[in-house]
Amino acid sequence: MKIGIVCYPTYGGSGIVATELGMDLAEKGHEVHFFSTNIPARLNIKLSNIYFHRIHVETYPLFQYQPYDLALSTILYEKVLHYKLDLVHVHYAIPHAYAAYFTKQMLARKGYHLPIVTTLHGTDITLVGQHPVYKTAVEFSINESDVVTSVSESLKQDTLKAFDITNEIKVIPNFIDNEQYMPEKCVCCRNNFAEPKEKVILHTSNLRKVKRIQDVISAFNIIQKQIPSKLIIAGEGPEWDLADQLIQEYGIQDKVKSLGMVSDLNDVLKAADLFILPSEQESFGLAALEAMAANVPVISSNAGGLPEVNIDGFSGFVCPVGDVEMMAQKAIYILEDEDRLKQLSKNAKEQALSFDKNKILPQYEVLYRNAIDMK
Ligand code: GMT
Repeated sequence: MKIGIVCYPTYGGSGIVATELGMDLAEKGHEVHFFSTNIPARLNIKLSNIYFHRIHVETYPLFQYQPYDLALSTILYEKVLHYKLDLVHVHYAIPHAYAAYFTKQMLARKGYHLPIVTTLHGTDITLVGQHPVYKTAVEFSINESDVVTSVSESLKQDTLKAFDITNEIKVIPNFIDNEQYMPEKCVCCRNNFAEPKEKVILHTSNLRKVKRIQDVISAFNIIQKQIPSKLIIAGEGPEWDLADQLIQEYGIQDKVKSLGMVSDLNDVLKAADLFILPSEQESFGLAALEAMAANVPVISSNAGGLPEVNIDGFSGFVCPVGDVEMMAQKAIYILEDEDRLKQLSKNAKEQALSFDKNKILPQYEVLYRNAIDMK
């Protein structure tokens, strides 16, 4: 198949999922065309069957805001015609599904049928999409897509609750390449972060408000009083200053290390004993799945799709949003007993295997073929 993939190029989960999906499809022999404002963070442009088309937004002094969706519709139209693409798969509804709808209409005037697959990722539904300035257009573009998928059952239900949806929404969970994550813990990696007797607790995110970074710090403050440990924070974002302030208030500066943006988390994951993700909203929680694939159990909140990914009492523990005390006590419970930690690490990997790319990818291929045949 000849597949167009539209995504954001930044480190957000939707761009990562789109990129991994496209690269895997290309490896399977499909021709994959990426459309983004920049080369997506994890895209290996040198792989065969991969094409990249930059969405260039022309600036003009009259505009206070530049028309990104117009530029996207136009480049999609041109490249679909030129390369004879079979379908376009947009990741994150805003404004990708809307722009793709207009491409579809423009192509229809040329007698070209272009199926549009839209994947809902999270805040396009739960946060941004519900704002009155966007809601009607988001609802319209979901209903006008040929196929709609959501990354969790929870996000599907949120979509049905928030919008008047006439289209079917199929749940295809995010996936992971388990082979990329080595099961062995790495002593050399650990030594970079902690003393041999200390445990390593990891949080990674884009440090936005929804990630509740203050809960990570507060839970760690409780944990470190009972378990010799270090907290590693990977990622950058607007809430860092708040986190830093809290770290100083607790006087735990020597026990917390911020790594900033990390492009390859593998070495950090190999050093980690426990992952913490206390988000206010999380349609899926790809970061938690990556941790589990690296044999790291997870303490998470119960927001959105997290309980579908992190199984309470098996791959880690699931706590109510904001219940820092419970998160800390569950973390201590895991970390204070080596056998328990080993068992939960093993379970975490087992859970990650149920999201293996070899199970999920064929679902997209079937979905694409059906969309193409739907005409
Ligand atoms: O977090 C966002 O604002 C959007 C989005 C992104 O682009 O990173 O994240 C969402 O999509 C990921 C991939 O499907 C999910 O793993 C994240 O849980 C989800 N984020 C939220 O729902 C907050």
